[in-house]
Amino acid sequence: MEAVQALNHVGIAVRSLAEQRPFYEGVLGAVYEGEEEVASQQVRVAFYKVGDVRMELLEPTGPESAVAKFLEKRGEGLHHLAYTVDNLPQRIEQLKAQGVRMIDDAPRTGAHGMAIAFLHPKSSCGVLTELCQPVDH
Ligand code: CMX
Repeated sequence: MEAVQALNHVGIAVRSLAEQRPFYEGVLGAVYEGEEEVASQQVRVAFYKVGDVRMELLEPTGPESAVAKFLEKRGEGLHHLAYTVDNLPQRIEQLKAQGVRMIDDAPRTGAHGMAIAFLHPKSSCGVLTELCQPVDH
């Protein structure tokens, strides 16, 4: 199978986006790029640019959000890794044929308008893994 192209972003679950800003901007000096609500996932997301990679901070907007459940069970911390791919629909079919357990059977729209699909952490060595295809790919 064709290799994934790059690490696209690192997802970090937080209780409050506002409370994290002094650390990411003031301590790390990462570039704040703005915020966006992803209503379908019940999350509000803040982006910080670090070289070619983004840190994606995720704050839940409702109790049914996957991030709210994660915070309840595990507390704040690393939530997922996302890799850039080409041709996401074809890759999802290849993964399913390999027996990989997918959370998303088909691409859906995530932050920045990207097409995204999650692999189940039980099929990705315990690390929730997202594949994403940016709009210009
Ligand atoms: N990383 C690693 N493991 C995780 C995890 C994570 N982020 N979230 C859950 N798990 C593990 C749990 O620890 C649990 O393991 P055990 O069975 O060993 O205890 C297992 O996965 C099942 O977890 P659960 O708490 O019972 O929760 P659910 O099965 O209800 O949901 C998951 C887990 C991963 C399927 C769900 O969180 C999901 O669908 N995530 C994908 C969507 C998402 O996270 N969206 C937010 C970001 C949106 C964006 O970036 O746009």
